[in-house]
Amino acid sequence: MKLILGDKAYSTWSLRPWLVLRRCGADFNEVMVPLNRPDTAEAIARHAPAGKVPALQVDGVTIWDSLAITLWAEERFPDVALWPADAKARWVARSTVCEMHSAFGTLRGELGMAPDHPMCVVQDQPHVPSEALSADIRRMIAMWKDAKARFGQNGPFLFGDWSVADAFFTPVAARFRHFRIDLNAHGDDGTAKAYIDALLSQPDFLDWEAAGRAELAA
Ligand SMILES: N[C@@H](CCC(=O)N[C@@H](CS)C(=O)NCC(=O)O)C(=O)O
Repeated sequence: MKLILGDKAYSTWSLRPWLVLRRCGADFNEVMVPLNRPDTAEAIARHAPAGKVPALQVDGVTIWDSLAITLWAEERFPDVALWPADAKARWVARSTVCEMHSAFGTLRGELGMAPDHPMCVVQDQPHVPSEALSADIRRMIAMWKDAKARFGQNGPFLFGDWSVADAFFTPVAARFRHFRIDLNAHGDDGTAKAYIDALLSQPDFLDWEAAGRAELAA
């Protein structure tokens, strides 16, 4: 089984299924395609039909898109708790993941990870958000506060124990840290800050971050 990834310093989308597969204990090899290069599109096209990473090659099939890979993992590892056990928490967790996947375009664009903004290096210069970005950040924080208050009181993650939602929000946490987003100015009461700290201190994320730093140093 091969997971085709972008560089760990930049590829926020690749981080999501990588965290899920690590959580499942999946045995996979990594194939890294460097992003932001003139031949990136050609290199990705050799592995993935949509021309984007991540993609998973398994059982003779390519599964592309971070959410599709996550859904495959749910089928392949039914004994791993990838979603909250409580039904209502699970329905809301899936809603947050789908919203992350289908919205927040300004957040992804304006807080983009590129050669001058690697996710694994904390910047000293804060980014001043546009109005559209502020709206995305406010929505993100409101969603986190709501999920945490209703379903996440029994642990550090959004729904208490770790779930797919945390895989999908770890890249956001890295973006907020990297660009030194003022959380309080966007409605945080400390909940988002604590949640971000939990996401960015997961051992799997620390491994990813160390690999990203090693890529930059090479
Ligand atoms: N919907 C895709 C989006 C993947 C995506 O946009 N990947 C970026 C890298 S993080 C990419 O492949 N960019 C390469 C390019 O556009 O040339 C997913 O969730 O997997």
